[in-house]
Amino acid sequence: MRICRVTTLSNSMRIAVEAEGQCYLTDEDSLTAVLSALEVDPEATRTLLVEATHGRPLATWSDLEEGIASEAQLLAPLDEQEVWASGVTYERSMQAREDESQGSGIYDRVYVAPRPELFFKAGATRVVGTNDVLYIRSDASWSVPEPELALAIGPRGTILGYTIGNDVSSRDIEGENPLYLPQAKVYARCCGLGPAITLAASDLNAHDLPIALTITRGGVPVFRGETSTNRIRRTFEDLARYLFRDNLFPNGVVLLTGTGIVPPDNFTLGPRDSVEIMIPHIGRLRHRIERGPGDHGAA
Ligand code: DO4
Ligand code: MG
Repeated sequence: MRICRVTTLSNSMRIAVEAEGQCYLTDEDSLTAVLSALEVDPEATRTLLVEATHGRPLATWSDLEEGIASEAQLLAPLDEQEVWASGVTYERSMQAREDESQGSGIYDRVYVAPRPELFFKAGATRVVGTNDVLYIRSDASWSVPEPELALAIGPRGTILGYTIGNDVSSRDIEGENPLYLPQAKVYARCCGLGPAITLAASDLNAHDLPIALTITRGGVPVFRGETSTNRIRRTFEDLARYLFRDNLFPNGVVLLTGTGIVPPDNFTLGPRDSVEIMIPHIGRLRHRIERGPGDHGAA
């Protein structure tokens, strides 16, 4: 079962439930409330969500995911949650970052260290849902998408479900000096999230899911890459445990788990590229890329 946030024709924001290819509205408008309830009383909350699927469907899931449902549009599946990210959890990310930082050694070390790299990525104002526009920085010359499985975690630290994140990054800025990481990672429209949260279930093994990335330019694929979550060096539970150490997330949190796909060094994203990330059982996250407006509007 998936839960998502939608905006309907009457412009109201609601939580919806996907089951068997159809999407149904609930009476709830707060994702924070649903995540907290799922953590405190999973059975009763799931029962309530299932009840919503006894009504009339809002739209088919495929039309919503495609962005062509006339009745509603998908929004990013978060409201009051912050998005945090894990770094250097796959060998491919470690290698690419060692290369771009001229063998700094810091990525080698964090890859094998007991403590993971965790960093703040975005609040809701910097996150965009599927079928929307993501920015690359106007002052970067080398930008890449980072397709990542994302964990939806409740206020008490329980992994409640999974979604897809795009941790767009500026490789030249991060590579010049690792202290520039927040600028390489955190800016307007820097994080894609969605299309929905697939609720954790005993028959879903999140540690063995393929992740596929396709980048299209002028309708032609210019990069395709694949990995599997079984190549991650850490467990999701361990990442969540470190994130919650001495830290409070009263509304829950979304944690990106790191990228295992890095395009070749001669590749950079450009305006109007289309970036699509697919993870079976979770969905498809798709964005158009545009360059950020620079210091336009800054005081
Ligand atoms: O170390 C910098 C960030 C790493 C990252 O975002 C990733 O590995 O996905
Ligand atoms: Mg990343």
